[in-house]
Amino acid sequence: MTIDLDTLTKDLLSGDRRALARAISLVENGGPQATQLVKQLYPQSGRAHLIGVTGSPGVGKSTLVDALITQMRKANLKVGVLAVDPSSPFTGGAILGDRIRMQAHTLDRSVFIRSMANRGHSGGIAMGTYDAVRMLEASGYDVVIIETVGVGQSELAIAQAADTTILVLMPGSGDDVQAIKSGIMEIGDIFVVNKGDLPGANKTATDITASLELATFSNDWRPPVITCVAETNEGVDKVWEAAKQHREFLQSSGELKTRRKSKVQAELAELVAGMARDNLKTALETPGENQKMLSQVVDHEVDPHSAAETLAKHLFGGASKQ
Ligand SMILES: Nc1nc2c(ncn2[C@@H]2O[C@H](COP(=O)(O)OP(=O)(O)OP(=O)(O)O)[C@@H](O)[C@H]2O)c(=O)[nH]1
Ligand SMILES: [Mg+2]
Repeated sequence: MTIDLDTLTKDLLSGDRRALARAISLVENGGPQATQLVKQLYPQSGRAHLIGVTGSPGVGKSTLVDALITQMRKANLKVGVLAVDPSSPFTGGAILGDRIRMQAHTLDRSVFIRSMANRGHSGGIAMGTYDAVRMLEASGYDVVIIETVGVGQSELAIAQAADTTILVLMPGSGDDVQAIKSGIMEIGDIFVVNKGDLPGANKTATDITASLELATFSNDWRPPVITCVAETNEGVDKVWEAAKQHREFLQSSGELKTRRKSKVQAELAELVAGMARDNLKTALETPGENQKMLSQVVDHEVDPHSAAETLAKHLFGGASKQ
């Protein structure tokens, strides 16, 4: 199905929610039209505060996001939420799973919540997520929250995508110990001990604070440790305050540019690798020199390193298809 991209662009820029939903679906699925749309809207993107919210299953990420939205709405900000489910091979689309507890804001026209499937990329954040963020930005959203379940690499991926990463923990889960051991402490710009109403919250907060005191940091930001009860909103204002302060720090220290630069670098690496994979597949499936070389490697007449060097020259020598 071809889409009228000019109309879609115009509607999206005017803040039309249906256009936004369509645009996100388009970029989530990828393809030439998606690429074209991103090209057209890229100049209008890049303005939002991107907040990543990560943590183990069930720590209360979605409840916290819901409570944060309330704070942001008080400041009259337009809020977009992308809930990335690293385990789901299905696209969320309009169907919001029951993991997403943000019903309070479904009628608010300045809040846009969307679940995204992870299309098999390691790290729990689909490449489409980057483009979905851009669609939200072009549509006038001031804050974009990306929620993802922390499973191994996904904390790192969310930290890569976001300006501010909020790591959510809860008392009594052993999460704190796990976090300290696995080195994901480094990715948190703000530590939230949620479920402050449960026993052990103070100890969890103290343990995290103690281990942060031992940590070394690459810049002057010292991650705060905030205890809250997302379910009752208690302390959530402090989380939002910290997020704003972090954003100010990023801007005044020049760190925002640095972070975005490494993000672009990672994205470009991923995009170029994707093109290379596609081109390589075509090259090896087309009868000719390359196929002959493939057979030579199989027959041990040519080694794979030399073959790869030759192929790389072929693939990158000419202009790319895309
Ligand atoms: N006691 C208590 N329970 C909470 C609090 N915040 C959330 N919960 C409960 O914790 C459970 C999980 O909350 P979610 O917000 O769905 O957690 P999540 O981290 O988004 O979960 P996944 O997306 O499935 O990883 C729910 O039953 C919430 O009601 C809190 O501050 N205190
Ligand atoms: Mg959730």
